[in-house]
Amino acid sequence: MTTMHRTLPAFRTHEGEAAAAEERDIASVEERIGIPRRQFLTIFAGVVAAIGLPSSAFATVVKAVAQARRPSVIWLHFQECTGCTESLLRAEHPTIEKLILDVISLDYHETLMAAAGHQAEAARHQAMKENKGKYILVVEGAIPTGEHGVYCKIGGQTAIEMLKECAQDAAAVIAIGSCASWGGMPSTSPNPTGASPVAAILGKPVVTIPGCPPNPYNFLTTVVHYLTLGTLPELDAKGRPKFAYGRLIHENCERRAHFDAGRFAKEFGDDGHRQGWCLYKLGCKGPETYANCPSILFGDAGTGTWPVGCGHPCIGCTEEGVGFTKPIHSLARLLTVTPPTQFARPAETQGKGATVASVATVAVVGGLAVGAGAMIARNLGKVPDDHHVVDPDHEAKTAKTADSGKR
Ligand code: FSX
Ligand code: SF4
Ligand code: F3S
Repeated sequence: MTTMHRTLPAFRTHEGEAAAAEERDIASVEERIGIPRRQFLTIFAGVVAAIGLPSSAFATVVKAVAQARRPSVIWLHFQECTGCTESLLRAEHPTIEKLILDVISLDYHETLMAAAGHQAEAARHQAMKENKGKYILVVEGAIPTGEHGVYCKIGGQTAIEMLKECAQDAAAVIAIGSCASWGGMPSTSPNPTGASPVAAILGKPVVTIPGCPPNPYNFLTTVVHYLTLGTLPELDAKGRPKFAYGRLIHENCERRAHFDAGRFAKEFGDDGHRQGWCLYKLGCKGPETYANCPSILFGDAGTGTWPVGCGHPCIGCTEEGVGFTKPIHSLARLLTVTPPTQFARPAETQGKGATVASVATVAVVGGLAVGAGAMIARNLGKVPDDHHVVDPDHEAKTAKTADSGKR
């Protein structure tokens, strides 16, 4: 009893101090970026969850953002459309843009800086010198390697020279957008300029945040991870943060139930399309594209604000060898029939293709629609032993017949 009386007030005091410190940190961020706390706290909550930290780490993240010395960022532009930068700046609400510009010190960015010409080059060199070994280099756009790099020159340097110079003393290199990550749109066949990804020029792995454009939350979360924990997030074999690119779009798509049931839009504007059925037969590359688009959406503009949500097939813009490589309306390769993440995950990990056996196992264990198994098997050119598979078109045909019968 005596012990209780001694420890309880101390515990309360400690909790009270922690809460007061957290309040000070929140107030400091609120004052600095000038937006209501409810908005940026919602974003932080998402960042904490995306990084995979427990909710108890929320205060740590806010503290890091409030108190950490903002890392110097040098942002280079090469072959691209500037959509990466635009997507950071053109959010529906200014919160994300303000947060990003608050957590970093953007010391060189050709689109945003007031300086030009020699002044701009001087600013870059100064930032590199003052923050040697500590700055983050962000690269937007592919690097043309054809004809010794003459297709892109800035301040008398080729993109190749500038990239190598800036990467030399960087603490980390982030390739933002599909162009910088794996060549993207400028590298589309026949690639006359020899557009190449950042990693190929530097000869070492870099963090990649693909997407055309990429989602600004994935960039913000990567930077906040670095600020809070002092490390980069866990990456996949292509350098993509796993928190954002660990799952296929197909796993979290709101149209997935239609895929599993064999209900497909066949033409733009047909009944299936208007009813929001699966876009697989219009060329949706969600089944072979890793990204979190259906979960975090774009532009803070509410539900449905992502390509498939708007009625267009995913073109696989985050995926090397898919976006800007495969014809937009060709059928996607079905990598897995793993069910959406709200169901138990029976099998398959990223990077492994589905086998007929795994399809059968998944279908049985997960109780999935056999239509999916049939489609994978068809894609693989084999028919599984399970003869209970149904024609994935069957339900659509039936529905269509039923529909037309009503008219
Ligand atoms: Fe554009 Fe960025 Fe696409 Fe590329 O995004 S939106 S062409 S990925 O480099 O500016
Ligand atoms: Fe969604 Fe495309 Fe998969 Fe259909 S194929 S469920 S539209 S991701
Ligand atoms: Fe790109 Fe597909 Fe997402 S086209 S934006 S990866 S839905």
